[in-house]
Amino acid sequence: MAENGKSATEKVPAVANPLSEQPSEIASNINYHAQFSPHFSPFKFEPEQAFFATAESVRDRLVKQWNETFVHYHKVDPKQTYYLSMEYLQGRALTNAIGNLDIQNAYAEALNKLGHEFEEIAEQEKDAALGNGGLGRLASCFLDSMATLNLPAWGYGLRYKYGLFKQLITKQGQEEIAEDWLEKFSPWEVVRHDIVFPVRFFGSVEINPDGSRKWVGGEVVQALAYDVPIPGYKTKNTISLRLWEAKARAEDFNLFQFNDGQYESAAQLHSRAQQICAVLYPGDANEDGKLLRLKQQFFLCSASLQDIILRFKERRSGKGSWKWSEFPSKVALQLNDTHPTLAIPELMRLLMDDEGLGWDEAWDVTTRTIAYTNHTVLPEALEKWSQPVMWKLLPRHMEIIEEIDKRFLAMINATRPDLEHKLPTMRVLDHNPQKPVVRMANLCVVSAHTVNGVAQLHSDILKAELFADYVSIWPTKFQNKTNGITPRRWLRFCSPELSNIITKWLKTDQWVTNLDLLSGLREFADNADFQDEWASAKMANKQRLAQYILRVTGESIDPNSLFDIQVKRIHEYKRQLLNILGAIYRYKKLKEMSPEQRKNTTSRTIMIGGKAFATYTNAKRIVKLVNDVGAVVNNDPEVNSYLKKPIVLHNTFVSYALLFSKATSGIDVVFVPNYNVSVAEMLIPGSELSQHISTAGMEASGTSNMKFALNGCLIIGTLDGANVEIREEIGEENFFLFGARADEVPQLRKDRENGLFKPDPRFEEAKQFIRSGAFGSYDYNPLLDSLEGNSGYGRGDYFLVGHDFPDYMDAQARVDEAYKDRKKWLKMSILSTAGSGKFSSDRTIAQYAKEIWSIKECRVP
Ligand code: T68
Repeated sequence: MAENGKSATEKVPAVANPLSEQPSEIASNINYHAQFSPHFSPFKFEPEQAFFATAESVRDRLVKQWNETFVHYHKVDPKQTYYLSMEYLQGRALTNAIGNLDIQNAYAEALNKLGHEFEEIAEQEKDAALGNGGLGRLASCFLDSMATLNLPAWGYGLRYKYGLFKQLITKQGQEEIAEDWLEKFSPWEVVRHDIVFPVRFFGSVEINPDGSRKWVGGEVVQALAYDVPIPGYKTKNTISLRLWEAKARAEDFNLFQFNDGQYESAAQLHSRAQQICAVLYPGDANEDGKLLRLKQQFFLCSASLQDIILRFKERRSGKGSWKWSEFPSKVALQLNDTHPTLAIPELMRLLMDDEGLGWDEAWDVTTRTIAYTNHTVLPEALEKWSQPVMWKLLPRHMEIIEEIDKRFLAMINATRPDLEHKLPTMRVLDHNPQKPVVRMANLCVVSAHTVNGVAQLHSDILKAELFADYVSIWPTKFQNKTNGITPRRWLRFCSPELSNIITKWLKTDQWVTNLDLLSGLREFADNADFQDEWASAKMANKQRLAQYILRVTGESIDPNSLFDIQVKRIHEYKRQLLNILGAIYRYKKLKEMSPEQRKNTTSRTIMIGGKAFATYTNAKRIVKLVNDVGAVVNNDPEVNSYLKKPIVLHNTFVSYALLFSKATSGIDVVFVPNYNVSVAEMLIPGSELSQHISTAGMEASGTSNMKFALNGCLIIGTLDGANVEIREEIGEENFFLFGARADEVPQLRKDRENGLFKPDPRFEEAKQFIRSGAFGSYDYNPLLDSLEGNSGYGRGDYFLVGHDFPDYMDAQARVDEAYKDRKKWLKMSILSTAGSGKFSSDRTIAQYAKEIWSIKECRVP
């Protein structure tokens, strides 16, 4: 009998058909796992144990489909895509897996039989946060779509022990602690003890008698594969995310030294290997940190390529004679930003040094295999690696990169003398004597067969600016692939209420895999019954969100207020500062109003969340400011008069009648701590307005804008990234647009430098309010100073907050007015969802498959 009385042993027999869809048999299987793959003391079946046992029972199903998929691919031998990414933001997997397998109800019933609620069990799961932001989440959405579209594809990444840090909010602002997502274990990964490859670092290059070259010496670590199953939605196809872990070999442990009491040096190689996959983005302020990041990148590339080449050879063997020139017809490699650029020289090295190909043949194979996606035009984010560091860590690769650079130079000199004067910036190697570097983006552009941006505006900017000089050499190399998001996780599973209404009115659930069908909702946008159902689903999501906010911040918020959300990494270009300055101005004006005037305003709850990179001081100041503003605003009875003390009955259940008995008449500002995928799944369905307000031209695409719009949330935003296309799709009358356009930004910056900028009095007033100490004694001057002056480091308002502020406030006033008209607002909300079809990652991936990878569906029968 379980300690808590919850045991299923008496109710259900052990060992049932692991693939049965009968709730009683599922319960029996969960129970089997609780008892026969025990990871905890026996006879406990509390939510945590129930989660692991449930996940393992789901994994049994996945493993079957997974093996079938692998066997099928092996037999058909289609061309496959390999997606190389340093980041994956998978979030939680249980709800997603059960949803994709389409057995939610049976699992909920099974858990009920065992005395548990499905939601509570699902919440036990830790997020797999092996990523930092949009780029990592995009990779995860892509995997979901590749599986759902039955495409033969793999994801490759690293198995970081600690993913992105956990954000704590204290009196000092943000504090980071390591997030041990593997603390207990992950039920979703399967270690493949047979898949191990050596990866070398350092050493030197030897020349063989025949003139060929060989990389020798240095240190060798083992890359061990951990596979995570990625199920498609309502299909058998289940693909793999292969994550590499670094390991030293047993013989690298110096037993002699250990027995001699030299414990640390005995295990030195082991500890060096462990460093490689210890954390995502180790600090790189010093040389050691830089070296470690480079090691991580190479480790991913080398292990993945050895694996891919081995698979290629295995599938060729037994099929008669074959040639290396067939490799690109079987393998497509996509580089997710420049982080895996070393795949280029590594593939060259493996082909030339291990397989004996000549330069021309190896170059032909490599360039026909590799494609590159750019995710940023920010100069500070364009990777440049120090040449001396590269020579030390990867001497053979530097030889190859030098040769690529030399041949590019020769090609330009021979064929494009008109471009010779551009060579200093176009070359792969920058020989600046102070700081010689390898420019990774240039290496990608020179070597890849296709280069793509992630939204139309961004791709246009790449062609017109960053990569403009290359366009005339390779006019067809540059493409656009507007990002997308998976409609499964970002609507179907995170908002079942809204999904059910959509399915009911469209009379089909096919929209889950054919998101364009959402356009069918347009015809109901004015329908009063539909609007009522829509509104009640949104309200249910708002109440769930309010409960969550209370639980994690202790702040009670009013579900009748306008829920206004900005969640993304904290960065000056994303302009959370514009948002909070607007909130401050709103608060100040509310205080100046009479209670009567205040009643006519639209109440708002402004929620801001996101992580600041640990060493990014101004971003951390912004986090602190949002928290300080919240502490003042939320406790000011003048603007915030509802009952502040909720009655918590037990754990999470809150009495709403008491909590919201008085309505707010003003403004609440909440910093949502530790923003991650599962927090997003809570916030987005409950949102009504969301802010995508980057300085135009700086946000490559953005993907949360798509998630919000899909959930019927209106957007206030600039003409930046994918905002441009979202506005086109949902209709400009349903988008609150403001701010300078990307093509105006350079001139505005120049005007500013020339002292031509005249700040709006409202902007001055908001800043002055902070300087007056209204939000405490923390020194905000460095942050505010970045908005002052005409130029200089950290000054001159590079991100044009001051320029866009008045336009932003006017757009916010239009939001307030629109919200007062319930029918109008609901119509806009419905039209946002109806116009979101384009932003399915299924559409994006289908385009990559056709226009870059040339791969086709390979459905498991
Ligand atoms: C994001 N990039 C873009 N980069 O900012 C965003 N960079 O506009 C876009 O929607 C998204 O990519 C998907 O395309 C990132 O998230 C990084 O996280 C990053 C990390 C390390 C170095 C450079």
